[in-house]
Amino acid sequence: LFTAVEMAPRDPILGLTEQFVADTNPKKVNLGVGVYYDDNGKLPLLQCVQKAEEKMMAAHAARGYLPIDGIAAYDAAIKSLVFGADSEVVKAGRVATVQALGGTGGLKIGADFLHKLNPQAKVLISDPSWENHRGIFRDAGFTVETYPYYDADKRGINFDAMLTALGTAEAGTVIVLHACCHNPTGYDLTPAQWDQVVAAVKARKLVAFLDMAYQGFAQGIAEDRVAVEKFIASGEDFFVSTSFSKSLSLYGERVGALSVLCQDKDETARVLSQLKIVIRTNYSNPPTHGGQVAATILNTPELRTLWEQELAAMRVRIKQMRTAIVEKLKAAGVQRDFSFIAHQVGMFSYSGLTKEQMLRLRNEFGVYGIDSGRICVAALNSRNIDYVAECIAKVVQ
Ligand code: PLP
Ligand code: TYF
Repeated sequence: LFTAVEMAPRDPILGLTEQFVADTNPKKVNLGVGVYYDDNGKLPLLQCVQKAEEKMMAAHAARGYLPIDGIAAYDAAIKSLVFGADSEVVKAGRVATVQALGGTGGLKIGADFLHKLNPQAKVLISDPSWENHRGIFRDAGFTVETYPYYDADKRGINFDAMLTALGTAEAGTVIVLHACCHNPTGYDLTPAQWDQVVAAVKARKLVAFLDMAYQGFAQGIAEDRVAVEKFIASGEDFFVSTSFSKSLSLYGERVGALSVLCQDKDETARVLSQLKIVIRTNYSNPPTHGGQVAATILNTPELRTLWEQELAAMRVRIKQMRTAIVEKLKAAGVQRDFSFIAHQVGMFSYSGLTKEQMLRLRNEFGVYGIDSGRICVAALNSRNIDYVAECIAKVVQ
């Protein structure tokens, strides 16, 4: 049965962590995988999560099956987080939300549903994008292509080319957009550029699929909703996948969601029923723990406030690391202007380093980033940043 089975390639990002773990260099630094570490280099267990778990433990709740679409209080909290607490479309019952296995699960449920609706549609992801976007939509049955995004020469977004690609896409094409904190580049669209993207999607009758895996990491929870708000205002239907992996530091609990904005209550009920079929035929219903933690935090005012403080602290620390690495590279005598790192947002920086430089960083110095030049700024801290700056200085000179 398996004699002809070929060895599949490793996930380039997760595979790098395996290599990092095996590295015996005591100075090694993992800037590969997109995970937030605190200033001690530790994966945080947020205070709000600990307090929510204490409450949950005290309740000794039984573990029955959840509804197919997840915990009702969780789905309600997602709607208000993603669409805004006073959202008219939520009040009007126009949003179908399902609990999902992380942001990845949200994307997959959406991809499977979209493929049933329109199997011939093409999917466009940004060039470059989180590589799993390609895999998820391809394995849902779509042809996946890219729209231009990163402009290496300009160190920014090739917006004209992006808009041209959207403006010439066929009706029904699914456009996967990073709502904020673009992974891997760290370059986000401006609000004015979002207006143009929304207009192009509407004019060409495209389908927007927003991936919001980092809400709260760019400017703030409400500010990072900018793309969602502009799509709501357009009157079009769209998809949003969201994740608490980063914002609650709950990576392994797989807590995310898919929300679909529909035209009216009746349509929403029909869409929700179809999303539930996708879930039921894949894994029946989601797990309880992570969803309950998130729902408890979001629906308990003190815990919600605590979370917002902890999320803000993560966001601020990343920004400090951005400014610090720019300064330290300068102090290390690097001539090249790296100030762009301070203007990028989210957990990542496309550093502009070449593959050869990234390999030298890894093999000579134990500093692990992605071959593309992507580094996870959220893994820099006051202990490793001098070393990282020193090593980058050596490979660029
Ligand atoms: N989308 C993007 C852009 C990501 O960077 C990630 C990262 O993990 C995900 C989705 C998946 O999130 P999750 O780990 O919650 O599945
Ligand atoms: O881009 C990253 O590093 C994160 C983590 O298959 C990740 O999004 C990477 C690869 C993957 C799943 C998660």
